[in-house]
Amino acid sequence: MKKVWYTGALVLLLTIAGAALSGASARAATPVGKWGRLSVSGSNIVSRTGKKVQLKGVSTHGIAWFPQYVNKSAFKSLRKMGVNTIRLAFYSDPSAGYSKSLYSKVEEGVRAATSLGMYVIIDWHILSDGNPKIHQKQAMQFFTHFAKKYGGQKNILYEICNEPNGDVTWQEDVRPYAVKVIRRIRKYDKKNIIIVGTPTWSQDVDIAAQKPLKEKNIVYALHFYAATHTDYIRQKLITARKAGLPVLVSEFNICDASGNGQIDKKSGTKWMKLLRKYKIGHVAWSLCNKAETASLIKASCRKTGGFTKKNLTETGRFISKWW
Ligand code: IDC
Repeated sequence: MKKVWYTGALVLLLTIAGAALSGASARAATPVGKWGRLSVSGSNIVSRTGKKVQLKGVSTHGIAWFPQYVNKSAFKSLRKMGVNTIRLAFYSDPSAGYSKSLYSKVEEGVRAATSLGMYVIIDWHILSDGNPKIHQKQAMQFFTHFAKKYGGQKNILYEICNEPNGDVTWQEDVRPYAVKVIRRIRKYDKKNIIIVGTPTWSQDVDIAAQKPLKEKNIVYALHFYAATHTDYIRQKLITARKAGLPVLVSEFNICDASGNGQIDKKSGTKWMKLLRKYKIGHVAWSLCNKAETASLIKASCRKTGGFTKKNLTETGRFISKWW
């Protein structure tokens, strides 16, 4: 009788211990569980223990146009394919859907990514409004809101100006804007990484490297569309890295810069090998089924989550090999 009782208790104990362990290991198995809060050390993004981390991400399309892809099932299926980061693209121009009412969509996206242990980039997506100073006031409101709300979380990154372009310079426009926005974010969030865009649609990392910001945990955005941006932009990356600049490819695709031209796998492969060599993270544009070559999901696919590789476009399949 006594023996039976002992065996029962032992089984129970083992079951409880097993469940606790599997909970812990499930958490550790997520990207954030594994690496914790990221920071910048030299020219690298590193984990809480100082290990180099290569972010592998997917960006939403503008969340005003494709809000339906901002959901946990979509993100979870990407995580299964090897994606560790989600970028939420919040366009800053009213003609591209800017509206404060979309803050809640960003929050939905952050909640979903957080529950999956994924990193999430909150992206202030300037584009037709090429100078970040144009909507600086709205940018300050935006980052105040989100830094206050998420400053204590480990999985947040802020991208403060997607792609400065037109008549803007690093010295006169982007850098001074960055100094102000970073100061505001740091009021509420002391540590999480801030991504700063560079002039010419975030290509001029070589120019930013001549006068980088003084603040900590900053990385500089390099964006490329492989069919348009070839060796001469790769050279800019190499120059910036040689100068010690931390770079993140927070947006890219293997099609041309219009988002809807030819795809160039040869140039794409050169880019991905270069990024792997430097362990530079990359975030693919974009998670939707719009009929354009930049889309990761086939136009014929009506699902908004639970994706498998079969649902990916040719572009998506190529990129997913690097996840
Ligand atoms: C494109 C979208 C396209 C949309 C257009 C205008 O793919 O569907 O109509 O924006 O908003 C970028 C931008 C990114 C662009 C993308 C392709 O960051 O917003 O998306 N691109 O043109 N930089 C270089 C290319």
